[in-house]
Amino acid sequence: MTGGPAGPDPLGAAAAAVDGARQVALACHVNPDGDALGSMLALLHVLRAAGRDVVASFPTPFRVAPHYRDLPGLDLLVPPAEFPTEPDVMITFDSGSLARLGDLEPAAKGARVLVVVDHHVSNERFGTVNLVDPDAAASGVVVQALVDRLGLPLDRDAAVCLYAALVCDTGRFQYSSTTPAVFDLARRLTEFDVPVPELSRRLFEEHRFAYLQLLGDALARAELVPERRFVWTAVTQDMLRRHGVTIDEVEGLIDILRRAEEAEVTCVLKEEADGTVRVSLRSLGAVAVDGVAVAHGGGGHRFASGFSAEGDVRDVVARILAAL
Ligand SMILES: [Mn+2]
Repeated sequence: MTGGPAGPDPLGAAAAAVDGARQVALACHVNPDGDALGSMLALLHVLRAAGRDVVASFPTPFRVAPHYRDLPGLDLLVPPAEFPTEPDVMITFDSGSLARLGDLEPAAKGARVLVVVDHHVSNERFGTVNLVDPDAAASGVVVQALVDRLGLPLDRDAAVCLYAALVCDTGRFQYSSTTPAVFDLARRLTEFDVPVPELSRRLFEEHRFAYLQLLGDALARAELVPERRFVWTAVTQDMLRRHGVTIDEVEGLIDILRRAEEAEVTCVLKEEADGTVRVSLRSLGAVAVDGVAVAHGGGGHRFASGFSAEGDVRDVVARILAAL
């Protein structure tokens, strides 16, 4: 872990901040993924069980993608409008920058103590205490370390949430982030009656039929640039309307497209309702894709990153190819 201004022991500093807090306010990044939600909810469960005053939220549009709807504790979250404006101690999860906190950014700036829990190498270390471990497979791994330092027990709900964080960010124990420590944590979590098959199906496999048809459409339109070992497709508002699918449901499309044997880098562009293009990039490992994301105001990891852009999807693809 790397220390912020708080000193050489950020884990100890974070635990001390939580121990001394009147109220702890938890927030993860906008359009949260399984790690963001899972790591935040896990700490929510642990602190509630310890009788602590704790509140949790994530930014507008305050909507959870369908495959996360079984995560225990979503009903405990408050809308961003009800989040404290000047939290005593605030903890952010999986958020590489203040901007990723959307309309909760002012709360982070107004917090007396801000603890940043993350594993993105691009993390801007915007906290009073920065618990940032780029070697951690998931933010959930960092949360586990914090819970251990707090001396608080996990319960079943917290274990389910941490397990979701772990499987989402390791691609079900397939990505290069899958270390022995990951399996150690998974073993520990599955002692708590984690419903592994149901969770796996809900997180990774189950989709509405309408999504499968949109997927067929998106795959049919995909383009391969063989000389660049690059494959991409776009999901437009028109496609979403035609199939009756929401943009949140399309998150896993890139994991299908990246199966193309000819491609090193995979790119999915999603057109938002306001015309902004949300870009996701994945690399098999030979090409770093975080640079192009950071250059466009986004972030991520060397082999998985994303950003938002303006303009026509073909222009955005051309810019990416020029930058890679
Ligand atoms: Mn993560």
